[in-house]
Amino acid sequence: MWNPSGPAPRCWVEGSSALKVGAWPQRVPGTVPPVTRFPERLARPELYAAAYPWMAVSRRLEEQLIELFQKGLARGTVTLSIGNEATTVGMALPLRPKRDVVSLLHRDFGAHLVLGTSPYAMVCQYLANADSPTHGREGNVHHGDANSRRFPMMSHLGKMLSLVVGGTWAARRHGEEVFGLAVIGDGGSSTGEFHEALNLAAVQRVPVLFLVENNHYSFSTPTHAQYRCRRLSDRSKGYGIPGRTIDGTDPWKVYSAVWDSLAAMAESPGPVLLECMSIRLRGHAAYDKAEYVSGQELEKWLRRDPLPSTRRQLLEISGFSEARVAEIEADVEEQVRAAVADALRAPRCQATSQEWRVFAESSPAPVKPFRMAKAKNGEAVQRALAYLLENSPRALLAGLDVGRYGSAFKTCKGLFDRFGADRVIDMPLCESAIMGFALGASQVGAEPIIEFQFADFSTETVSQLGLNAGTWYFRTGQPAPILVRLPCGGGLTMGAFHSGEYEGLWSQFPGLKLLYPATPQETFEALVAGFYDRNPCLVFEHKLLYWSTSGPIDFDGDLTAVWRPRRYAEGSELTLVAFGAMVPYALTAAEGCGRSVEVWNPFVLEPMDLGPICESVEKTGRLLVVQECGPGQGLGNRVIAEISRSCAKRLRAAPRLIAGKDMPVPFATELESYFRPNAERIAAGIAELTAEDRT
Ligand SMILES: Cc1ncc(C[n+]2csc(CCOP(=O)(O)OP(=O)(O)O)c2C)c(N)n1
Ligand SMILES: [Mg+2]
Repeated sequence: MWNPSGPAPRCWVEGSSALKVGAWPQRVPGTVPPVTRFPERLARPELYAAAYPWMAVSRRLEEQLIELFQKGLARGTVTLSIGNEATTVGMALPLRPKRDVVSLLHRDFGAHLVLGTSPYAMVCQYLANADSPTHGREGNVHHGDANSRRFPMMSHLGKMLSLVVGGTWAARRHGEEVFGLAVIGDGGSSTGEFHEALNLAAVQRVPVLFLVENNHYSFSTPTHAQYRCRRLSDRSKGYGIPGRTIDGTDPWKVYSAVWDSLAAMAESPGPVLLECMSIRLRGHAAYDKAEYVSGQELEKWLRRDPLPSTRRQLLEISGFSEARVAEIEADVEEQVRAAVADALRAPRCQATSQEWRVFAESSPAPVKPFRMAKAKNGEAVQRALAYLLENSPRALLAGLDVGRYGSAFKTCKGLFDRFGADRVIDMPLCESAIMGFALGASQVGAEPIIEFQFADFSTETVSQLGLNAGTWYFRTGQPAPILVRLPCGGGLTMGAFHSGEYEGLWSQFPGLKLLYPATPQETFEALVAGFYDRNPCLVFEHKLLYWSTSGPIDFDGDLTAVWRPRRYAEGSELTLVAFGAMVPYALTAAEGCGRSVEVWNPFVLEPMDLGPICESVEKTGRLLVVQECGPGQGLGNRVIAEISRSCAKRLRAAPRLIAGKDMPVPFATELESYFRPNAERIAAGIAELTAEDRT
């Protein structure tokens, strides 16, 4: 029990492996009571005593940050939680750091402190110095500790919600009694991902508390321009989950509602939607004077300022004396002063002293070999998936219709019956949230394999996969091992929205690895090596190749040997490089052309290693590249540029690209044939190029 007149215990801050700082516990004993986490419950007097010091530190630190911003020492978007402290501290107090899965927002300063960040680390983050939790790599609010399950936010509002769903789901699947806390604003609640994440959590019965901080504005946009329902918690009905709206300016009300939600979720797993009606006593960020908020409205809000009202409760309900509160405030002042002074003395970031790796290191031990005399590509996919689910208990396969139906192209046939519904998961139709789910799950020990029904639908996840998963390791130092499967390409008369390849698009995002196999052997190897790699790996599976060609699979278990370009035929007059379904056409053309042609598939498109292909061009002096998509969409021109630079002196003719037309893939068979390159066009290219010799 908290005894306001007894000796005050030391501040409770759980250590974090990502943070080397943690100045607070050593520096200031005596003011902050230990935090009692769920399922223990604080009584109201205890709660105010627990909350006030954190709220006061949060407020004072932010006031300092405004000054630092005005002096030009803190840069970027300094968003402030001033007015929101009752919500940030009240919601964080029951949670268990390193156990519950959390994603906080740009107005949750106090929650970061309660869940393990020190004031020193927070100031360093805003000053972007060498001691900042992101080592200066990310802006003010985009920090957290992925290793402790406090996922750093990405800027794109709404996107973090599904990560909490995935992380919580994965921890639960591994037998941990864990909850999620996913925070969003009134503005962020209008995003598609808000709906996707809530729906996904409801369907999968994942105990995530979705907490909406409704502070009446999204930057300058008032809520009447944001939504039409009376309360945002009314939306819970649409998801078949409980929802509630509370006053977010009283930490006791927030704490109690959060605690009750955790208890309800413990009783019956599934999400809860909680709307906290909060206030924003400053502009959107330090640069915003908030002239769009009327004086009357601001006055009304100031009367509800949570800091003075919690102070009053401390005196009236918790029984603290004025002198005791003053003592707390003096300690808070000292903590803040010391944190700012120390942070200002910390060294600046140096580009030369940082490691700039975009990919997490992967040097996997050999795995079980696999052999099969003859398989089609689609079968190779199915066998690789079965192999992974069998050999890695943490592997899960998720996507649309991958369950009993066996996926649209039947590449997942039989896996549901063999491995069960919690490992082969039919997802709702929400590609972006599925990818967020996978990223979150990958942080909590799961090893997700995600199938897009068609590569075309991967464009739904440009932010989630390209920006969030792709930058995850760079930002957090934690690997994000996710295998992504993209059935892609044309030739099946499916039109513009079901025939794209998109390897060019996905190559634009640092941090993603890309593999484009053509044979059953390569398909098996790409999936297995992509899975065991510690980074998000995308495997392009050309649909036309699924059930057309066949060949042996002879995988010796050496994963490191997989990451290299593939050569199919040796030759001395021309090097022919082909991607995906262009490989069989290239081989046909090379065989029948009467020339000595060496045929290659780059296979690893990112990080691309063209060394062996350069050696080939050094020998042949000619380069012809074939890709299915249009000239601007694929990677053929990049291959040509890089090889031209490296082999300029040895080229006997200007390299050429044979590509699809620069247009969306048309539907009708005759039109699609006009669009796609074929063996005849490649043979003509070989003839033209071998006829040239400028040496
Ligand atoms: C998808 C997306 N669009 C735009 C922005 C730019 N932006 C940053 S904060 C913000 C306002 C968000 O309002 P709300 O969700 O109500 O949260 P609040 O800032 O009020 O706490 C906007 C528009 C963003 N971060 N993400
Ligand atoms: Mg808002």
